[in-house]
Amino acid sequence: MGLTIAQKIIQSHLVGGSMVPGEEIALRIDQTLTQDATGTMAYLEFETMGIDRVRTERSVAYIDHNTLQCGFENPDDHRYIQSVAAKHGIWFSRPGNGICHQVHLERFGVPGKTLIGSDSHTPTGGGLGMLAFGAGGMDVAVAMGGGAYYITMPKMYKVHLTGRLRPFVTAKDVSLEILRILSVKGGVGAIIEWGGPGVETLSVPQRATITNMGTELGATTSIFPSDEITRAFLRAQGREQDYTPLSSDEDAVYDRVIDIDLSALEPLIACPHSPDNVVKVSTLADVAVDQVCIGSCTNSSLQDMLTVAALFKGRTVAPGVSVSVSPGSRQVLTMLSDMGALNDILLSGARLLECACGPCIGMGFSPNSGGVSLRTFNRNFLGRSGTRDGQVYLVSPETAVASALTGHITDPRTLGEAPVIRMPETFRVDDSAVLPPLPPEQDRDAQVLRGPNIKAFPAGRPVGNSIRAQLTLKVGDNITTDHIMPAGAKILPYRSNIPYLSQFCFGVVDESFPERAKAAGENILVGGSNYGQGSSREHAALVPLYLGVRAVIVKSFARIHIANLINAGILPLTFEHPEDYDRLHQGDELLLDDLDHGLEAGRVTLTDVTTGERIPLTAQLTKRQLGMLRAGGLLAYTKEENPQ
Ligand code: MIC
Ligand code: SF4
Repeated sequence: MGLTIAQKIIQSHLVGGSMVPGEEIALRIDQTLTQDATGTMAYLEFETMGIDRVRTERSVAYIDHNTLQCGFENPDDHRYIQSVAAKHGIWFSRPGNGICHQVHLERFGVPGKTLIGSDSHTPTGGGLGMLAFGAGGMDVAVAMGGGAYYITMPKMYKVHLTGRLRPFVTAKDVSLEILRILSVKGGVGAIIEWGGPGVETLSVPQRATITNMGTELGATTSIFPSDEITRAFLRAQGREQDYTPLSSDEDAVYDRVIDIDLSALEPLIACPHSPDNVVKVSTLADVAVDQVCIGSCTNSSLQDMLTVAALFKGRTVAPGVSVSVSPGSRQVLTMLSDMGALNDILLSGARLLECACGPCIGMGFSPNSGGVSLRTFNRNFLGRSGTRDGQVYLVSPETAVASALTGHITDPRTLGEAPVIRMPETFRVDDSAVLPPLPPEQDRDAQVLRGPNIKAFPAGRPVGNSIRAQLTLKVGDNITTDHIMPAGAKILPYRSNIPYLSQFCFGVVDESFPERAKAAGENILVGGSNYGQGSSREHAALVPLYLGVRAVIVKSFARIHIANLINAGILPLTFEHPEDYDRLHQGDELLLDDLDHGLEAGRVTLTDVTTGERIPLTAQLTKRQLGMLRAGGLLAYTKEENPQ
């Protein structure tokens, strides 16, 4: 039987388990990346492992999420990451150099290699034919130390592309179309391979827009073949030697095949507050727009920015609209400037922001109250923009510019002739903002610089035979990590300070939760399906751990979040019968007992002590995961397994 692209890469990196869907497999990891908002924690965890230098082929620490540096906390964290990176063999991409996924694609990604990153959009690398996963910081720390990355062997889906995108219809519309078809849960447990003749019509940055938003489908990752287009991209980046061709076998077998005819697509838009809430742009033509934000790891490549510049050229932003443009990297920005395109953007009235995540993670540029914000980003979760009642829509750069010019949601096809964008043969290659690590003979004495904002992270507690605790919070379906542990300009500087962060846990849902949880001592959370979708932030597990959460019971979990819970020593359980969710009430006293036996057997009975109800739960845990829970989390488990 033939293999898919992902199966080929898995096979060549398999260090444990067998490639049977649903079974746990262990993969050797070639590259890692971190960003500042999750990186501090990942490096603190790496340091506890006592390893001198990373054992990967390439590890890069990016500073891109919080670059405002208001107050000492944030610059202290950056300084810590820079010093810890230099000491341990990690490359350091300075603040302002660009968004991790964009820079990694340009400068470091290699087809056929494995990459894990402490950021859920790491699958962007799939646009280059990498097998790239988002992971929690602890998993990245372990991989940097040479340890394997464990995942459940995914199913294989294929999206078969035919045709060619029509003018003003973009890769972003392809992402939105697949979200419309599959929903934010539709990719769970699967790797999505993009294939068919339509692939040849898409450039690497366009492919990366599509693999980037595979994260919003809940997919394990997404991947494109590596072909002559990939080779040309790498050549233009001065690294043709990194090219290897990659394709699936003719007789590869897929669990599901979805056909998309690129020529049949229209400009699409995701409405508040979920990326799968997709309709045609033309159906919303009367909606007035207050703000337009262009950029993020989804849409900030040179190709995107040149298109934006060409559409803005000689035109002026509507008076009622505030526009931001954040190019994805210094390479993109300097080339825009060399090519004269930057002026076309600036003269339109748009505001130029730093090459960073910026408004995408709520670092400024929040919409006005109730404001309508059109963003070329990948997430429009409630409150993520920093304005609780902001109405965030996700669109392509073309739709963003068209709407910025008219002041209301506008189908870009009304702009007339589409500009022809000629990409340069070569990109400007200047890696001066990427600092190499210290040579091995110098790293021993190098100092790691820590600021007072860095607080110890909470230690997990071993899961014993029973847990008796209060149900302190019951939430619904599709709860995101932005609900559990919000980000944004006010909180992001405290990513290395779990006690401080804990005040904001579940703030979007219920501001009284932190106090209630603390008062309860030990507590249990209950949720609906797809619990923990979105970001890879392990803070969404570490902060609840700090607040005494011992178990989370839901209808279903998102992939990275369940891994983070287990890594933190929090017991994840699912309802055997989803309708039992309705039988539990916030405030009830719950008892999970006979866990020694129940967790081995994969079935646990929950007693609601308050009502007397007994509810069957499922615990789908591998031997290793059970070991982690019994040890009190991944770090404790790693120490137990490898005593020094
Ligand atoms: C996001 O887009 O939500 C983030 C911020 O990039 C996160 C990482 C984080 O929370 O730091 C992600 O996607 O993993
Ligand atoms: Fe940054 Fe936004 Fe991309 Fe997350 S989704 S990495 S915040 S640009």
